[in-house]
Formats: sequence, structure tokens, C-alpha cells
Amino acid sequence: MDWFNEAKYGLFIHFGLYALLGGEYEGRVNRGNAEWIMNDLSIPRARYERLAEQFAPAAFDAEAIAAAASDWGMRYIVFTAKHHEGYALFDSKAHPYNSVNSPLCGRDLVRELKEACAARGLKLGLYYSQAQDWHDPDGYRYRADNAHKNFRRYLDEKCFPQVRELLSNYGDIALLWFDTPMDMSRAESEELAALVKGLQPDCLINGRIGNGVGDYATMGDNFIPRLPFPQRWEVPATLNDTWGYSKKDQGWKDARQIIRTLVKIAARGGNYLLNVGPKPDGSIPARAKEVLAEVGRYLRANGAAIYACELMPTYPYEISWGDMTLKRGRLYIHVYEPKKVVELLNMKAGLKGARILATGEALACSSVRSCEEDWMLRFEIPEHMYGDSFYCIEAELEEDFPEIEPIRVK
Ligand code: JFZ
Repeated sequence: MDWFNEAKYGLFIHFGLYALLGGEYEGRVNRGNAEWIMNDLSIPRARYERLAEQFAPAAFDAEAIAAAASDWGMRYIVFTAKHHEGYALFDSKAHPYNSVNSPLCGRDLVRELKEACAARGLKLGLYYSQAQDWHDPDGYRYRADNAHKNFRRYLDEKCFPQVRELLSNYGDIALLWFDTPMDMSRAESEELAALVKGLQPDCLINGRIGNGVGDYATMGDNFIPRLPFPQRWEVPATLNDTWGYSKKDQGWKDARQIIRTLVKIAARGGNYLLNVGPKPDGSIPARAKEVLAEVGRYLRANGAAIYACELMPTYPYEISWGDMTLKRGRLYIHVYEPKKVVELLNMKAGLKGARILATGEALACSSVRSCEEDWMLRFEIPEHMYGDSFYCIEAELEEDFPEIEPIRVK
């Protein structure tokens, strides 16, 4: 799992026929996730299938996406090879409902993305909805009567053959990202995992394969554990409020929120898998690109404080103006507000030195007692930076991690 532990930040891409609807169908707006529209608005299968005839992602440019993702500081991409709608974005001989058979598309988007990622040194993971398939009569469907279905037939005739194709026809796949296991039994999750590992032993499997079978835990959207979590984990998260493209959803988070979340996740030993939902033509919404480019600038200057950083043994406390990450005896203090001095209260350490990470400018630093007689780490910010925010201090320690000094009761 080394690459995954070091990567910390990945790009999730939710693309499929739902993008054509953008969260609206025949004047009705879908209030939930845009990619759930077929289910949530009960669009009949025969009607929804017609979208495959219109699927024309002329602006889906895998090379531009891979170039952008690496520019944005992301180390891996997870792409929806097949979402709950059942439509595959790759050349599947196992099932004809796929992008190669769409007359206005005729392309294998998984292959294009795999080649573009390989050229950029990015890992490619594939999302595959293993349990829900609203197109297959025997696939599960949320809030429906699934009891009469022959789920085994669906597994044998669609799910397993397609997973086999994904792991046989595209070279190394770094990760298979399964989702919503629903009523899958432990034996079924294990059988699917065995299929994956039998074809590609190094391919990681996320927690949503179900029944505790995956290689790491998948958290809920934007959920960050409060206490050190001993397992490897990943937070899938939206940049606005939905995964698939939505015409209405303008709830974009800004770059500073994303940076703060990324720092918090990295300090707590997790990965941040941040989503974009391409438009019907396959292009990424402009606002998403702006925000991600700004986050990328922070990472270019401060990546040493994020990639491959370690799980903190403890989180001393929540600071309103910043956060900390840790790597090999270096404590990184991410500062979000203008400051003249940065003080970390109730911490004590042997300090070998400190600098502004992005520029290398040395800082006066000390491990001293405050006027309240508590220990603290103190860093003096150079005058020309008094007005700055969103920078990072690198403090070199004599030990692995500062001592946390309890607050004294006076
Ligand atoms: C699932 C999908 O249904 C959704 O469309 C999207 O692909 C997302 C990444 O994953 O939605 C979930 C599944 C589980 C949780 C949240 C959203 N969860 O456990 O909190």
C-alpha cells in the first residue's frame, strides 16, 4: 500500500449518462445526487437507455485530465468505469451497454485515461458499482424490492465478467473502488476480492466491497475521524454538493477549505479523494478547475508537508488558525491567518531549527514557557510576512514528535 499511503490526494471522476441530464429530467429536478437521477425520478429503463444514443463526450480529453490532475497535485485518479446506472465507459464484450457502442461516442474512455495516466506517472483506479445496477433486472436497486432477483445471475453474467475485463485488458490497475454493497453476502464480497487479487495481486480494494473485506476503510463523504484511526482510510468528497454533473449545483467549496481539509486528513493518516463531475461533453466545469488549480499551487510550494506524511500519534488540540502535519522528525505548521508569532501551546520539543517551507527562510524559534508558565513552541514570523496567510512552517525536531504538556491548573 506504499503508493497509496504516500499519495494522500486523488481525483475522483464521476462520469456517465446521468451527466446528460445534469440533475433534471422532463422539468423535474432531482433533489439528491445527480448521478442517482434514474433511480430517484424512477426513469424507466427504456427511456434512460436512449441517453446512450446521445452520449457524445467530444471534449473528454484524457490527456488534459491527467495533465491537470498532476498539476493540481493529485497522485491518482479514480474513474467511474460503471456507476449504478449500469452503463460502462469501456469496451466490454461481456455487456453491450457501453460507450464503445454509443454511436456518437464509440470510444473506450477507460483505455484513454489509463494511457494518459501512465504517461504522467499517475495511478489509475476504477470505480465499479458491483451490487447496484439499475439497468440489469437482477442488479440491486436502493429502496426497491430486491428479494425476487437472481443476483447470482447478475454477478456471473455482468459484474464478474466486467471486473475480469477491467483487470485483464488495461495493464496495471492500482485500485478497484467498489460501492454500496447492499445485501451482498460475505461470501460474495470475498469471491469478488479473490477475482481481483487473482488477476492483479497488487490492485487495492476499497472498503465498500462490503463485509470488511477491503484493504482500507472508506469513510463517509467529508468524514474525518476525531481520534487517531489505526487503519488506512480514504475520504471520498465532493467539491460542490453532488458527484455527477448538476446544472443547479453551485455549492463549490473554495480552495482554502479544500487545503484545510487535505491537511487535516493527511495529519490523521488518511487520503482525500476529491471529485469532479464532467459536463455532458466530457469537459470539467470551469469553477472546479479554478479551485483545484489554486489548491495545486499550495501543494507545489508545500507538498513536503503533505505527501508521505505520517499519522500523528495524537492531535494536541484543534487550532482555529492552522493545523499540523508530521514527517520524519519534522513538524509542519500550516498557518491560515496573518500572524506575527506562531505559538503552539502546551507543546515542548528540542528544536534544531525552523523555516518557511516554501522559501527556506529561517525563523527564530524556541521551546519556552509562556507567561502562564506552560510550555510552548514559538516561531517568529518575519515582518514582510505579517500580512500573509496560507503558508507552512517546517520545524526540525530532535525527537519524533513534541511532548504534549498538560495544561497546569493554577
Ligand atoms: C455512493 C454512491 O451512491 C454515490 O453515487 C457516489 O458514487 C458516492 C461516492 O458513493 O454514495 C455513498 C455511499 C456511502 C456513503 C455516502 C455516500 N456513506 O457511507 O456515508
